[in-house]
Amino acid sequence: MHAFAHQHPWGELQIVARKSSRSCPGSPEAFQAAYNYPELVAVAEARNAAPAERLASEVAAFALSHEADDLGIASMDPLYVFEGYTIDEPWVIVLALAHNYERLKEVPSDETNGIGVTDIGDQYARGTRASYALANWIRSQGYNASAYPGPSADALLLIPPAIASGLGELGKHGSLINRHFGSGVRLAGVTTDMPLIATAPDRFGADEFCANCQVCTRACPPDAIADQKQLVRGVKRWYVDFDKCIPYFAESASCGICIAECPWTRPDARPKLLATMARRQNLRKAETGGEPEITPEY
Ligand code: B12
Ligand code: SF4
Ligand code: SF4
Repeated sequence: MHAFAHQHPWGELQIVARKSSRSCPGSPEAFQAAYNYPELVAVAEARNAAPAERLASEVAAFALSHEADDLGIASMDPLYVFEGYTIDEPWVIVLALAHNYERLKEVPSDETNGIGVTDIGDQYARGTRASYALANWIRSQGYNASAYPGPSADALLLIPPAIASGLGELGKHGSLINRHFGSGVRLAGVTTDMPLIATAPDRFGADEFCANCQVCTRACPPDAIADQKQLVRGVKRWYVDFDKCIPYFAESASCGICIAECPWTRPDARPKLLATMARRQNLRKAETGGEPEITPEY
């Protein structure tokens, strides 16, 4: 079921990037594990008839005990599916796989140091195992389920359902920022017709913080990250110029500097940032007489 590279809009470029990343020590084995897709089991005839709330909590418990570090559940939107494809299942579960920060911060990788790109491959491999394990568990409960692990995740766009389901906010660098792991997370998807309950979006102040931060815009070697929001397909949001990113990305074994340098990714900085943003937002709420809406949990 996995789409061939030529079917994906950026498939050919990902092949170029893959070639340069494979020259880094450790990377080939890590990515080989990411592309090692287990078999999907047959859908059981007997259905688990528990109510949706119960099924959603069983899904969460299973995923979190099978390598996922966080998850969100969103109802499927055709906007999450690449043009020319269809996904019939009404629910999408997005899994987050956290990077090892000490390893991620070694990016970009080259022939002498493959630590950063190997951690990327390792997290994709965890995403492959976690998404297939969850899809197979759902199938064992009598419902259909498909797995969409990274890097490409086939026909499923991952960041928009991740944001809708509370896994985090969109950062200026175009990637998701999660309250527990910052930008240092990989995503993988599972779609299903098991009745579930959507999880709520999570706003902890990342979008507001980005407005006054320029760490990624300054760190990006080809200057691909716009400092101000732009109108993108009718929505005003952070914008990355991929005509600038892609050549550097392809030559530098997947780059990843923007997510590694983001202050939210640093384990020592993240709790302070969460507390500062919660204080700022709640002060503003108090001034206008509303309920505090941002919690400093991490
Ligand atoms: C193609 C692709 C690339 C291409 C093109 C870049 C791109 N983002 O489009 C290249 C090879 C350059 C690339 C680079 C990187 N990628 Co990439 N990439 C993908 C892939 C396969 C598809 C994305 C896509 O089709 N984009 C085309 C259009 C839709 O892009 P866009 O309009 O600019 O929209 C982007 C965001 O704004 C957001 N988005 C889209 N629509 C909407 C709508 C709203 C309302 C909002 C708020 C956001 C939003 O999602 C898009 C993804 O970046 C996804 C996996 C997947 N299936 O989703 C991974 C993915 C987005 N990449 C990822 C990462 C981490 C990277 C890199 C850091 C590389 C690295 N070393 O890992 C860089 C970062 C570049 C950057 N600054 O964004 C992760 C992001 C994880 C996270 N924390 O968010 C993903 C999800 C892979 C995964 N399985 O984890 N990537
Ligand atoms: S992946 Fe590298 S080149 Fe692309 S936006 Fe991030 S820092 Fe810039
Ligand atoms: S480095 Fe700063 S501006 Fe860029 S995404 Fe992270 S917090 Fe936002």
